[in-house]
Amino acid sequence: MNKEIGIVGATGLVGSLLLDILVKRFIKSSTIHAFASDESAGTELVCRNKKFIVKKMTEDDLEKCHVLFFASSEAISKKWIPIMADRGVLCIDKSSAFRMDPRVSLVIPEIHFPNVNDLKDFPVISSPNCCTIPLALSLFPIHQKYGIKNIIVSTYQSVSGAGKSGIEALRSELLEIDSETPFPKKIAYNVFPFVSHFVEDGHTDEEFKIKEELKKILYTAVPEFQFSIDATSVRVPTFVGHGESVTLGLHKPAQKSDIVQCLSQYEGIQYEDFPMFSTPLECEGKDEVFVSRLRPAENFDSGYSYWLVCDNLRKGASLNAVQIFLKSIEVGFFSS
Ligand code: 2RA
Repeated sequence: MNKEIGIVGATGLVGSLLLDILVKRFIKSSTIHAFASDESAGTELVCRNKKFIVKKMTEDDLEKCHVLFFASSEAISKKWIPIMADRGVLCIDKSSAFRMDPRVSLVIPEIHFPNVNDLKDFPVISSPNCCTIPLALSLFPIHQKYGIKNIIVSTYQSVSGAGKSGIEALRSELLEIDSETPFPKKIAYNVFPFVSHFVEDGHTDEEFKIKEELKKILYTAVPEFQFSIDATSVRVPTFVGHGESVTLGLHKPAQKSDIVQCLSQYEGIQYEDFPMFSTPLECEGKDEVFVSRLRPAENFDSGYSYWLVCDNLRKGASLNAVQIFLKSIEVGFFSS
């Protein structure tokens, strides 16, 4: 398979990690192009001893690619994806621009992948939010077997979720250096009871994304079970790795050993039995979703609680996008 692969937003946190994963996996068989804003054009990126000169986004250059990874803003995705999809380029979008669009599948490849024919008219696949991916992956094997009825989730989101400026702000505050910050208050030694911005009735758009995206993913994969979900997103002063505290109730009763079996046998999940547990620091650079502290919960019928952590830049973003590409090759997207 010799492919022209483009990364839009190659200079960002997710874009650089995408470049690293793609170079490691595809450099011998494909050509990789790095695209970014006009201001970054001409910048040299070095990845695994290979040099990449960042290009401007132009129709001619983008169109030469067989696949484009969008790891930039929602506005960039909204501008370029319809144009490129119309020309038959497979667009894998990390932004939220098309996630709830009924023409677009929201994909975690371990859970569900669209039919190649469904990609013919509009070859766009969205990768979910960085909190939705590990949550959906941990819930899916349980949901498939026992049907989830209710979920309460609270997230503990690292500053890298806000991009390079989030990392810079925390680093500067810890060193007591003045710097720009994307956060409303000091984040070092602190915690905010919300992520992103407020939209409706005291909820944030991050919480809406988690709820709506989770329903789209799990209802597509397992249409027979419906559930309700409440989410609270919290920003914490860790650099990489989002944690989530999850409580769920089930439609069908299950023993703790049944849940352990679901979690420990599912691809992409690393189940950790008591007294083991993982933290954001330990999940950085790893591919799996780490699930631990599984225990019964009183408030729901057949209820359980657990803790999960996942590298938000990796499985929460770049790796999931690369897995979507690998799966599209496997199901024959490029051979038709
Ligand atoms: C954050 N989830 O952590 C967001 C990024 N998409 O800020």
